[in-house]
Amino acid sequence: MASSASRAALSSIPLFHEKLLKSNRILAVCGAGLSAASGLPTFRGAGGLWRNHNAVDLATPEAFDADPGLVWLFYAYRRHMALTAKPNPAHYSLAELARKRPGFKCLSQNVDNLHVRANHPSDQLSLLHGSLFTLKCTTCSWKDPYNIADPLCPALAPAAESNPDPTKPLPLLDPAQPLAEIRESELPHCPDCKTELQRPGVVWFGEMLDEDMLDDIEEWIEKEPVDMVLVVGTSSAVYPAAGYAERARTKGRTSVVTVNLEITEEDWGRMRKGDFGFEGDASLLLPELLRPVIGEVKGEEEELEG
Ligand code: BV8
Ligand code: ZN
Repeated sequence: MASSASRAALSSIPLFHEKLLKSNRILAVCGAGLSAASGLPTFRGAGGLWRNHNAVDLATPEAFDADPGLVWLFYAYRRHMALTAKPNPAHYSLAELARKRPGFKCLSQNVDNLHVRANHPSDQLSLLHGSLFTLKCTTCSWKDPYNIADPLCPALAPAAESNPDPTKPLPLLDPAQPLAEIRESELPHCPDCKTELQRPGVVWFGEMLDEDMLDDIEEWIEKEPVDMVLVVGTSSAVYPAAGYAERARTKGRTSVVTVNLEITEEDWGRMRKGDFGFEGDASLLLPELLRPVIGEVKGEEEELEG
């Protein structure tokens, strides 16, 4: 669909700014690429493998049932990484866009809590897949909405260790290094029903997303035509998240804007007239793309504690 001429139009920042300044209803769909500049691995990149385990395979109820110790180490490690990471200018840019555009809504697949720490207004943020820092019971309704204990318990201490020798992989990540066996009794249990294990408050594959949140998003999309959808740092491979960009498109009205380190020929080919594609690091591109509305975004803004 996109000839070279239109390719120029598809990646024209002045044309994009023109559309942005006319856009009040804006939706963003974000993925792991948004947090890459904060030092957090993506799923598809090198980070896709954790000790030879495919991250996607560990993010399932089946994996947790089979080996809760291993899955808890995986999540404890990601909690530690996310706690030591900092929001980057892409997170701050989206947070500022939310303050400047009440008609902006950000849907994120990221569970690293960096949007929240970048002061993104909570009523304009939907964390589709939950948070690493929410804990819940595997069985009863007990939930701890925000827990940043690191380590979460002595048995998970290996996940909170800083690397003694940066020239070598962290022992925890080195599949050649056997893991100490973690007995279920050593893992965090539910303070209410006492018997059941706690689990990370994330949505695993095969599990439904929060119904109220899904209804809220549907309602927002239905309310009025959407002017622009920002698809940032995601491979758009996981549903329902991957379906929202086209779901929100109103032909001839909505610009779907892809911001990604890699935009494949296929992606360019799928773009329509009025869409945009910007290839590069989201933490460098978003401040520039959104500048006409958000002004200068410094980076290390005052970070929200907790
Ligand atoms: C559900 C939380 C009801 C846990 C995650 C329809 C069709 C086919 C399949 C399905 C379907 N509907 C449902 C399914 C099944 C499944 C699914 O989608 N499977 C896929 C694999 C085909 N969906 C579900 O199970 C969902 N539940 O639908 O329930 C149901 C159930 C069964 C059947 C029917 C209905 C639940 C899905 C949620 C799973 N939980 N996370 C955890 O994190 O551990 S998903 C997890 O993986 C992330 O949250 C994210 O969603 C996904 C990873 O994708 P990305 O974030 O995009 O990351 P990725 O690494 O892939 O890509 C990074 C991108 O960034 C790349 O493009 C790269 O180029 C770019 N990039 C890199 N660096 C930068 C950059 N861009 C800019 N700047 C940079 N610096
Ligand atoms: Zn319980």
